Amino acid sequence: MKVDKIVFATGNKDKVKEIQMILADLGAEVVSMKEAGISVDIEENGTTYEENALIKARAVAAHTDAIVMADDSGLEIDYLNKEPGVMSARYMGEDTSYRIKNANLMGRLEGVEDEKRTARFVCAIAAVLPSGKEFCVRGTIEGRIGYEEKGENGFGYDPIFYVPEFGKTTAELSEEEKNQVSHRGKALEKMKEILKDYEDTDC
Ligand code: ITT
Repeated sequence: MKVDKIVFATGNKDKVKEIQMILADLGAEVVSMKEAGISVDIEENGTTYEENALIKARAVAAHTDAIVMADDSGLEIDYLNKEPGVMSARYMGEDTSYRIKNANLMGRLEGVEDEKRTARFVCAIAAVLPSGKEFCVRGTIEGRIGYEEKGENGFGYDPIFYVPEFGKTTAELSEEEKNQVSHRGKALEKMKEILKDYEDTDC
């Protein structure tokens, strides 16, 4: 299908920036819900990334005829039983700085050797089409938790997420590099493929 406009159901400006770059080749207008003038309180009470992504996309889709997408993502640290996981944004409180959250997570891994510091970023992207048809896809990137914050790019947990193939954290990658290999980049590429081959109908 030809995609003209996408409203993204997120309040996270860093995500919006990445999403707009990743979707640029669609030639569609990609706006945040705020830019679309939609303000809704969304309770993310799902237990999986997919559930939460669909909750956000459905809530905003109720207010527009455009295609709506949502991103639910997080960091899973194997040694911490996949914490902070779906709670990544809320870990230690939504308003706590990432300097503190990152220091806390590295502290919980003190003395833990390299091989056991495995982690991944996970991203579920949900789409709700004007007909009500829904899709949900997932992308991941594997890495390890570092020993100190490194890099100024990206956001959130990027400065402690070390990607062995690059020998860098995702905060040290350029925007283009991160988008090519990231959980968000991979999930959105899958969604692009799905929409390319799909014809939406109201019937
Ligand atoms: P919305 O729900 O409004 O989209 P949010 O920031 O609350 O915004 P999530 O509930 O999906 O989003 O939480 C995702 C959190 O996971 C995010 O706030 C970061 O802490 C972390 N995260 C996700 N993707 C990341 C990335 O690419 N780099 C660093 N941290 C990331």
